[in-house]
Amino acid sequence: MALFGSGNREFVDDESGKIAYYPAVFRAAESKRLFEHFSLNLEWAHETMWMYDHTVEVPRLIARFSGEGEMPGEVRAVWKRVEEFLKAPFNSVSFQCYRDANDSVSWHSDHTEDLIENGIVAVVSLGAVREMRVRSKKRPRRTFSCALDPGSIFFMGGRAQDFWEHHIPKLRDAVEPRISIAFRQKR
Ligand SMILES: O=C(O)CCC(=O)C(=O)O
Repeated sequence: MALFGSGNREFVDDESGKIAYYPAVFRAAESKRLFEHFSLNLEWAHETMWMYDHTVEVPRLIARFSGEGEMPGEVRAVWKRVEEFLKAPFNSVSFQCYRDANDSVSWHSDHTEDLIENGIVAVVSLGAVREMRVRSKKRPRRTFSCALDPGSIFFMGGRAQDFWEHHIPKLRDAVEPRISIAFRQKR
């Protein structure tokens, strides 16, 4: 991948996978327009998950598409840009909306059984800046964090999901909404 512009960061590039950050893949005005468009036009849904012995509401909104037929042109356009930038094909997309400082996603790795071998997960950020924390599964833990600017791509590839977990924490101070768009190479 020929991906070296200013501000690109490679956090991991070894047998435990590749984790990298590419800012300004989408220009500021374009990111703003896409954020506004997706905020208003996607069908945002609450999801629940089973936790210990009861269901809880997932603290963020999700929008998914089951088939390419129903996918708006803006989604296809972003998809194409991400594929061109990373020189990699994707076959799945999901949208997440972090409405405020109380929305978050807890420590997890993507299910490798859902991804192709060494499958890439690429996350486009729009709207407010939120922090992505990453830690190794193996102890002593290696940790790092990355501020996800609007228009950026956070890249996880190789065996990253086997060796690393990621997390968007809740914040103490108020923050504007953020939308993330996760592209995956699924089986
Ligand atoms: O919203 C993000 O930046 C991360 C999304 C994520 O980790 C997930 O949906 O599994």
